[in-house]
Amino acid sequence: MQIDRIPHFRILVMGRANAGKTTILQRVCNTTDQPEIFDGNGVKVCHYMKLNGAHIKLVQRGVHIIEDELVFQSNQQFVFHDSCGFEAGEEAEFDKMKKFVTEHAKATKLEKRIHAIWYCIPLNEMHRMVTAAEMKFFNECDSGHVPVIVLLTKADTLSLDAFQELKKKGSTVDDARKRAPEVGKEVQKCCLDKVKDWLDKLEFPPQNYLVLTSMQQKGADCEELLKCTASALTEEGLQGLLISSQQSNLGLCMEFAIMK
Ligand SMILES: Nc1nc2c(ncn2[C@@H]2O[C@H](COP(=O)(O)OP(=O)(O)O)[C@@H](O)[C@H]2O)c(=O)[nH]1
Ligand SMILES: [Mg+2]
Repeated sequence: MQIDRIPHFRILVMGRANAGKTTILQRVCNTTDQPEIFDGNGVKVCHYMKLNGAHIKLVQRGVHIIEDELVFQSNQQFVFHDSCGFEAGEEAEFDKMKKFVTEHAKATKLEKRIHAIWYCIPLNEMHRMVTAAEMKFFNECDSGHVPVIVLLTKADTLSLDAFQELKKKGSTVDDARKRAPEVGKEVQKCCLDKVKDWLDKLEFPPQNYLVLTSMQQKGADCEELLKCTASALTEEGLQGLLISSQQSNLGLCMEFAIMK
């Protein structure tokens, strides 16, 4: 199947492996399917077929790269790019990512322009929320008018941890269950404050922060995420969207524009 290459809402999603990136994209597109992957020229490099509930890979070029476009059948208005692995600390990978961001932030061809960057930091790794990779990105990567939103993912795991901790300290199961959400919330706030504190003083700090909870659950709400993304769009980013929405009549783009 050929997907029409019309202007899309294009998002770069970043963050280490297991941060919950793919899960967020699936929720936004309301699917449990894997994305189809196209190279920068629209040629399909990876296609999955669902067979007895399992995703079978039909075409594969090997690992995907940042230029690849991830598109979900269920909502083709979104095109995603996955930063894939600069977080491992390799200079060459970082440079590739930086080049991609710089080029696509300023892309003269509107349909290639990225509108937003979602940078995922998982809260189940509290001891390493801001690593060298995050420092390097927010210190060295100028995304221009393209907003970067930090997504603190897997916040639900904090309540689970709190529950275990309370029990260890002698609470009954009932009591621990009652108090865990509240304690989890406190830890969450603490994490958010810490991350803000670290990142806001760097050279190119994020525009916004958002905590995401239980995104692995089908039907998790993405409204907050989309609203937050829309409100972070700058005039220039918005202009791109307005024009692309006129060309393609994308309902979603209009929503973004109106919400502004
Ligand atoms: N508890 C919890 N698990 C999550 C959440 N989001 C994703 N996960 C799980 O984390 C794992 C990695 O998620 P994935 O989206 O594949 O991460 P990626 O490597 O960044 O694409 C999967 O097992 C997900 O089900 C969340 O909000 N809460
Ligand atoms: Mg993934």
